[in-house]
Amino acid sequence: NVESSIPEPQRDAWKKHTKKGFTTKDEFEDETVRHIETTLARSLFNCDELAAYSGTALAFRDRLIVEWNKTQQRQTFADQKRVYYLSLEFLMGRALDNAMLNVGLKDVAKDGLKDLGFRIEDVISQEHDAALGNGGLGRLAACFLDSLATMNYPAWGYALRYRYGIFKQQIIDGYQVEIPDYWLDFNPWEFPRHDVTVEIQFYGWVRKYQGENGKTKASWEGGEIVEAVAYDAPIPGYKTATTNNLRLWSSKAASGEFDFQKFNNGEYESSVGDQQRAETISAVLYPNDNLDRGKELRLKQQYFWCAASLYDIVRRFKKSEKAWSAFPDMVAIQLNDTHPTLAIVELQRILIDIEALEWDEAWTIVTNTFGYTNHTVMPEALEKWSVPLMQNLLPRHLQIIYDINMNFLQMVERKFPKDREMLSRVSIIEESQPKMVRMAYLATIGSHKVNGVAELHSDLIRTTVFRDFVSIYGPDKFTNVTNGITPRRWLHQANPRLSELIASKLGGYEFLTDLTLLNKLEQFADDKEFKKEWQEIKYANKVRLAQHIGNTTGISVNPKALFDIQVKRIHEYKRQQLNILGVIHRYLTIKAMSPEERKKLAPRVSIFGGKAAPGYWMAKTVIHLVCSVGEVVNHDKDIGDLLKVIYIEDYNVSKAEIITPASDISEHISTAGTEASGTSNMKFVLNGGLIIGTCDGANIEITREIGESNIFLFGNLAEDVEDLRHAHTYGNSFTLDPDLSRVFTAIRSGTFGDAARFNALCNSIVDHGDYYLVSDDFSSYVKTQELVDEAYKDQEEWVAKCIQSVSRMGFFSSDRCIQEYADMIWNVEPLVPQ
Ligand code: T68
Repeated sequence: NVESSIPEPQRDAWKKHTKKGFTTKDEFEDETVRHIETTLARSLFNCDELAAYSGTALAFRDRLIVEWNKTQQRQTFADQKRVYYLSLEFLMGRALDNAMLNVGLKDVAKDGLKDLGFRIEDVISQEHDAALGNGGLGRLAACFLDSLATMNYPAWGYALRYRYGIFKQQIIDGYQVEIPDYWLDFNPWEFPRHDVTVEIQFYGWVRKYQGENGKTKASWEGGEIVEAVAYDAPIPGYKTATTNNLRLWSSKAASGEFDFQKFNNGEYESSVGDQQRAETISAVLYPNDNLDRGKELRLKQQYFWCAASLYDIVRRFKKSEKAWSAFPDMVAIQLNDTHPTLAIVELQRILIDIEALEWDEAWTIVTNTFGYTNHTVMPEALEKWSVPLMQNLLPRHLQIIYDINMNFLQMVERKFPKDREMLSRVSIIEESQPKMVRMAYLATIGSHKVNGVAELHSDLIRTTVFRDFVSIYGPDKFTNVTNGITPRRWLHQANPRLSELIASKLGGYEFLTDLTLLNKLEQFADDKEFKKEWQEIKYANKVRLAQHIGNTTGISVNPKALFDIQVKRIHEYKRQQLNILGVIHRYLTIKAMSPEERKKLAPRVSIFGGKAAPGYWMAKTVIHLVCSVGEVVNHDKDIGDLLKVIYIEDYNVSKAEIITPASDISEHISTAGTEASGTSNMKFVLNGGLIIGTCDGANIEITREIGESNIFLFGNLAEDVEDLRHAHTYGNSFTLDPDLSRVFTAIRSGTFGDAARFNALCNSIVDHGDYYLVSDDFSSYVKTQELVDEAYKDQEEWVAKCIQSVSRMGFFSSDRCIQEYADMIWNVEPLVPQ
């Protein structure tokens, strides 16, 4: 018994003073004012919205912390398996609104803030997004934390505490400009744990020596040490006391004699320099999504984070005093892509070099501990590290990788004798100049399960990147877990009125924790009154977005127009270029129409948003083309409301919360076979918008769930992509679709400003092989957009489609997803608070 270890009088004194946290409006105001006056040293007379936010956040934080402490105690004493989710990115967005809703006290806070003279929306919008991620991969990790806590799984996230998150995007004269995102000025949600530190080694050499019983042992020595300091953030579950932990590591120079010596020797400046060099490790998030650039600092980040996290996990396990063989019964580690693959090597190193286990015993523990999630098949995104780089930075790890590889290749040789081709294909080491470590292979070999993130994607990895591994290990090692999203943030928080309307029909909010209950909505798809309310909510959401657009761009858009939205990272494979070329086609078509014909058109607002990686020129050109088209179209008096083209600056999680509920149609139009899953497709449908998309990623499963008549699919299939690419490169006759040709002519004649700026973009499609098959899908895209126009005119039918779609979206909750991971991969049980 935990309690009996503390003498009763102390226990009583302690309990008497333990705060439970506020529950009433009065208590909330009490706590908030106390924080504003004493923690922040402000007063009634100088409390602005930011101070009101800070006070409110601190009041809620206190509440979370009480539960968070109890959760950690409960999990420790329950002595059961925990999940550790290793992700270099967690795109959390804002925390306050989420915390209020999860503890069920948003209304209390709303009334309390009103008493104090504030509107809750204004207070909530003061918060700086926690933007420690690029896009889908980082946001998926954030949704998973929400589901893990809500479903009471004992789980921790581990990541880096970047000083700068993803850059802020400004659009200046139609070009993207990047501004550093310094987000830590005031962050009430994190707790520095100056007592939780780990020393992380880099560089140095390996010393071999004779261990007991004459075996050769290895020890990693020398080099330099950097210190990892833990910062913790509470992750509250929805309507449960479970409050899990996200631990972020920050780097600093190792404290201790070394620094002091330098200082005493008068080397003050160089000791400050050491400090700064150490701090750069966790200084910035790399802003590339789906691209591997192989920079040394990135490898340092990866090892720093893996080593600190594993030290922490192992330390926690050792407290249990269990045998090492029990490690996989207590610990499940999930690798979010290959970024944390060094954790596999690090655990093997700890077990053999430090804990003195035999190789095989250690390796069994390692492989039973790890699971690996793949998020891409695109070759430019598959991580590889140069052997010389790794040799220098992590000499012992490289040796272990070679040993892992040797054992693996010997096993392959036994299974497929004399198949040399196979050996070189599957080797972790690519025999290139320089040699490269293939991280996806290492992750696969070191894990007991590998999963893709949507059915098509999981099929593709089984038949392409991991084809040989399927024949080596058998098919069971490779599985699918289709992505999901948390309905708490992406329905209840982002679209409170729709959530409320649904609850009114379903008799409560249970659907937020069991999304399949939405199917009870289907019976209302023909209910006149219900449909009217549904439409009113959509309209109000569009008005809100129109206001945001007006305030930020100065362009006024008609909320009655069809809102057509594509917001996501800018990438050629996601094909924003197809969208904007389609918009130009629409513009040219309208220009050529008679007034009578124009009257029949449904007005449209084409909305784009998303960041381009700073070094990705083609993506930046796409942004520039969208802005340039907008500049012409939006000021063309002849066009008026019929077409508007908008670029929303700095797309991020909090903007997504405004944009997603306001869409009529959203675009998920990647070249078939390139988008592993996509998750915004799910968010848009869940918010009562329809989608236009290709047969790619989770679009396919969305279609299966909601029905073919509720989605606008177009374009070539994944199975045809290879042949089409071949035809582009080697075919002799190639005629461009006349509509597309007219679009290029307009661009090249300077209709949208200096044509030279768009040369590379046009050429990539017309002359350079059209790798993303824009020309192949263009006419089918345009035709399908015409079907969208037609369908939108019949609003009764349109709304019925939306309602029916929402009612069938239950499958795409991240709760379902976590359940699948828990059952198929982690083998963990929830721990429900009493
Ligand atoms: C995305 N990947 C997939 N990567 O593109 C998307 N990459 O289809 C999928 O839905 C999502 O993952 C969740 O599974 C990414 O977002 C990155 O952001 C990234 C970051 C660094 C390096 C490589």
